[in-house]
Amino acid sequence: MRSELFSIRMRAAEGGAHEDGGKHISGAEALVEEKGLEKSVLDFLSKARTHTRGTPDFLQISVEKVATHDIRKIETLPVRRFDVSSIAEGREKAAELLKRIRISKVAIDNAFHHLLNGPTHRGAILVEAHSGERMDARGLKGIRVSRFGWNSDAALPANGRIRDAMAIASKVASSPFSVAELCWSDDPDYTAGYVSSGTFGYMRVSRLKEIGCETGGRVFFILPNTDVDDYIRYLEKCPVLISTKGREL
Ligand code: WAQ
Ligand code: MG
Repeated sequence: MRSELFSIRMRAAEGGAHEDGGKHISGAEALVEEKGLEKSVLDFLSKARTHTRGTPDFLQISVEKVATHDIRKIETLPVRRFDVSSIAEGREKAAELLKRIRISKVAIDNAFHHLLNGPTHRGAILVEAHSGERMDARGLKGIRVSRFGWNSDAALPANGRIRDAMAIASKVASSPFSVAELCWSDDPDYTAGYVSSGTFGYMRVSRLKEIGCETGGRVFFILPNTDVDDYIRYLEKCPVLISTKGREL
């Protein structure tokens, strides 16, 4: 019998809580067994307090038990890497990959505009893959993918940031309404990002922005006929465990 699982989430802001106009500093989420809760709480506390985006004066950690009969098993995406020698080349590569996944030009342009100009959102925005219109009404909060964890058999990358990015991309791609995702970090010291999709996998692009730059984010491109409320419910609420099936990560 599998032991109980808990969803743990953290958000931190500077200049007040997010809802009071504070600047988003850090967020994190995980699905852990009860015995891992103490460690996760301390890890999340320290992640927020040592963040390169600033020093939070608002920090919230929530813990919720997850109904284990709801858990869905999914697989991680295969990984490909594109090492580029300049930011311009990286952005061109990302746009080309999105075009190959049949995202329209206007949708790609809107997504780049969002990631390049900010303001930084706490979560992802939803963009319709053809019209390029933003489909959620979440404002700066966006949508935080949550309730994901790795199956205990999974052989994981050592880097926690890459592990989290791959988990988020895998959960997003597991919805039949997701077409693709574009992401780069809002952390000033991290310049890599990715384009991902269920069929193309997790395609890491080594340089997408300047060091020191604090704008970044996530865009989920969705099908025109998506029921947005259901889609958001799946990403935020449905617990998934991800297995690596012997994949080289
Ligand atoms: N759900 C939805 N959006 C999220 C989530 C989440 N769980 N976590 C972060 N975001 C959004 C939010 O707008 C952040 O501002 C933005 O993404 C960037 O988050 O292969 O580190 O955690 O080398 O700063 C990708 C490349 C790294 C990894 C991405 O993002 C690699 C990264 P960060
Ligand atoms: Mg960040």
